[in-house]
Amino acid sequence: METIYSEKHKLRDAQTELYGGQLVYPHERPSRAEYVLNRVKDSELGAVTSPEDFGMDPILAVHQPDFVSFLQTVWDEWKAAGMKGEAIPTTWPARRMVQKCPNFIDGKLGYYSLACETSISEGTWEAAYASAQVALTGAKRLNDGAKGVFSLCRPPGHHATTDLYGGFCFLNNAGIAAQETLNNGAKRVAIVDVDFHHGNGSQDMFYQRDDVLFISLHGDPMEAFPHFLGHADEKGEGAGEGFNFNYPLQPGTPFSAWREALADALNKVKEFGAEALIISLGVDTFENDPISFFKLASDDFITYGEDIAKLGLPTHFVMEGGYDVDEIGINTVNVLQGFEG
Ligand code: Q9C
Ligand code: ZN
Repeated sequence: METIYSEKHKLRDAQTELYGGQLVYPHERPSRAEYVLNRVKDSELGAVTSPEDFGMDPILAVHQPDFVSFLQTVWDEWKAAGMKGEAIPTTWPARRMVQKCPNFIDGKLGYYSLACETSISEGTWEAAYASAQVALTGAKRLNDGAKGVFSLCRPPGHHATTDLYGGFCFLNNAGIAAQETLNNGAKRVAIVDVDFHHGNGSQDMFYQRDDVLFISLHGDPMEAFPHFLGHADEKGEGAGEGFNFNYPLQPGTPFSAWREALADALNKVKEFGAEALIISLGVDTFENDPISFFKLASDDFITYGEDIAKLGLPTHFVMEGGYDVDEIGINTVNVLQGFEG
């Protein structure tokens, strides 16, 4: 399987994440992509290719223009306002407040964010843009007839909505790829999000649509980030009703239970008649992931890669989360090798 990868991910190297009341070095760090890339190379999975540049249009096809402009200028505005550290929001348009974008940068940060652990640093936009181009290149490969392709995206994307960043995400790479796949001629695309966290951004982006089926397996939002979306009763709205499914799972969930949920999800993909499948591939379901609570072992990733392959659909794997440990390379490539058989 071909891997699409851009070195520009290294431009996203924030020094702070608000975690446990402290500013720590971020869990979402450059070494993550290097672990995965090294394992791709060591296991001889296939060619590693640089992305093409598809420009802004496919990003603006799913994201609000004012939000994208904000991402492009936020760092300069923050510095121009004389701020000393990285850009972190401190106030939000909460319940019963006015949803209107303020002029001052502190207000803009709150208006365009859904969480504050994700500090914005110099180079963040450039890396997020390159990550989206990686996913767009993956979408092109699928359109050109590939059975499977791996977009080694970093930063990740599935928490980013049309107009909100957070949860380490800025642009929704899987969502951008899904829309591109439709534009390339597919009538129905499915996104199955196997990251430990609910893919709130992808769900929100396609919630009222029947051309993109979104299914997520994740830590119950009552217990896990993003906390405010991802419940089992969220089934889609309007034309999108019946095209969204969530499998919230409890702390300590073992692979057997997780795999049953995946089987159910893959059945729904089949019933839907998807012409292409996007896997939001987070490997933070791993038993030793530092911020998650599922119990998947490294071999389980091979097994579920095989399960996905049985659908027989052209499949685009888009990298999402998975933190801090060498095994994120092993586990990611295990899924891809399981898929290839
Ligand atoms: N106390 C992805 O996996 N922090 N994002 C959780 C824990 C945010 C995860 C706070 C986790 C975001 C792409
Ligand atoms: Zn995650």
